[in-house]
Amino acid sequence: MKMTCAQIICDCLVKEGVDTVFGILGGAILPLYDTLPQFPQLHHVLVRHEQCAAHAAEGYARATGRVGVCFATSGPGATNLVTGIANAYLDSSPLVAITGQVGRRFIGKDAFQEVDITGITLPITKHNYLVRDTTQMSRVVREAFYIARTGRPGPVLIDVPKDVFNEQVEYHQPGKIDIPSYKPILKGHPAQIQKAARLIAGAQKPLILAGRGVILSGASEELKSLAETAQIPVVTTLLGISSFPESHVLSYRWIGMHGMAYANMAVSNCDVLIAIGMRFDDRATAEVTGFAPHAKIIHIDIDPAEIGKNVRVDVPIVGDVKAVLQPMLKQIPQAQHVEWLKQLDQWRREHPSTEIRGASSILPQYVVRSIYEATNGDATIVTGVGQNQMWAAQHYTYDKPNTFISSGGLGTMGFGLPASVGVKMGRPDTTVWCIDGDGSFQMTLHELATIVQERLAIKIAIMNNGFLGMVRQWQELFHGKRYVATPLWGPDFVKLADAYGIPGVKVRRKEDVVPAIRQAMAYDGTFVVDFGVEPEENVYPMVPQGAALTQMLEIPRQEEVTWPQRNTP
Ligand SMILES: Cc1ncc(C[n+]2csc(CCOP(=O)(O)OP(=O)(O)O)c2C)c(N)n1
Repeated sequence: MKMTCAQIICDCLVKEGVDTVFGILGGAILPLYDTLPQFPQLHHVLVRHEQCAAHAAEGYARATGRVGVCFATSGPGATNLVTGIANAYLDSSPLVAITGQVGRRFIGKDAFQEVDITGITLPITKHNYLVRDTTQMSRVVREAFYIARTGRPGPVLIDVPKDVFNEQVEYHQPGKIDIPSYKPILKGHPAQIQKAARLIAGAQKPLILAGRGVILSGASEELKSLAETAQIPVVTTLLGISSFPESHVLSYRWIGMHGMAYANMAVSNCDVLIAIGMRFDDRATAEVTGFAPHAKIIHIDIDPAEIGKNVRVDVPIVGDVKAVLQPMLKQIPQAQHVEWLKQLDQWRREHPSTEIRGASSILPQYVVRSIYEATNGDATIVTGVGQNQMWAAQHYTYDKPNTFISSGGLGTMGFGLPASVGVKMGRPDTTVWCIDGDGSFQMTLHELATIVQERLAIKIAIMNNGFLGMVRQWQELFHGKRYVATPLWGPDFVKLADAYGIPGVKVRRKEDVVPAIRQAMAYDGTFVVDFGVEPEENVYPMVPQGAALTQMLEIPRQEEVTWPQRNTP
């Protein structure tokens, strides 16, 4: 059957199970949009900036476990996608971005709105295509989805010249995808699994360090079995939050620059570290030469490029987390580590890390805790970047898998609101709270319009400290308190929301925090709460850059802060 390439793309999307796409149109991609009404299964969400199309598609992907899809036109539409694609790349989120390109005969002529988007996105995509041969259209779309979701997930971009969309071509359903140069390894090597099991069985002070790979693999149950069978305590990375229930007796929450002091101490003192679906990011490891100095390290990861990249490992296992843990569990004997767990409990008592100091003003930590209590821990939390992100990670307790959605690798301010759009569309029956900073919110607040147009119900908490807070914290601690370019004016967020037809409330007294959260929850729709929080509150614990995990600043009173010495191995 003959179809235009635009029709072929839409049909392929439907066959891939896509129901929602995020984007903005323009001249080069117009033929694709013109075809959309023929495919009512595809709901198009018109965002207000293409960066947000990618973030929303990523939010959708992270909430549903499916591939997120975004569209943009050529030139500025495509370049606007770049930050969102990079975000998905660093956080291993499956995404297919389809961009319009100038017509084939204009390519390379600096035509109107021409950019080499495949060149630009080469280092931030798993793969990308410029489709010149119309007979390849269906195979390319099929392959793109296959590459995006298999192995270590990531973004794939398909650039389609305008005349290609319009060209009619015989439509063949592509057969089974077979890419000789791309064969993700799913099953772990049995000998390596056996070695790991033996190491775990002989450990006195084992520790599991779980990353986002556990969530991506859907392996939370296997992780729990491993921890419970051998009584191994579990810590996570920032993006591993919610891979293991934080209320579980074996949970010691998360590690890293702003992780729990006792979790960092656990890593620094364990004798076997079982790192699962994580990549030893520098914000997690701190100074790498001081990382887990006494441990033999088992590293399970689907991406062979991650093995030995940042940290020397003793037993690497390349494979999908679930496919590795299942056979490994059969070889793990029951065990007790009473003394080790007692030690961790003692560190937790001595370094509680998430205690909230008494204050009459509104502390952001108190706001997050109150949201936790009001939602019974049942919401999906999406964050901005900065202090708000760290407080959201520290003071909400995540017990359900995949309920913390945040920009980890790229640390993209402005991620929160558009990602919430995708998360809410992917999980319409879940309460979604976007916990944002006043700076992050101002980067993408135009998505309030998308939210209204789509009639979404998102609860938005703005931690309004009048600063680019996290950078201010660094200036305070490491740059002699010289607040260059961090004081931040913002509009009246409640009036702003009102202009979009969204109700909201400004909270300036501590006693109004809980009623405002309740009001937001009771409202059947999107609601903005502008919390005027303590302006110079800092995030603790903090491992300064260059220090090892144990060299934390834990003191909530700034005048007592002393700099740790750089750790030498
Ligand atoms: C797009 C982008 N630009 C700059 C930064 C650097 N940066 C990291 S945190 C931060 C401040 C964030 O301020 P805000 O959103 O108000 O959150 P707060 O830290 O005050 O909670 C900045 C500027 C970034 N992460 N992303």
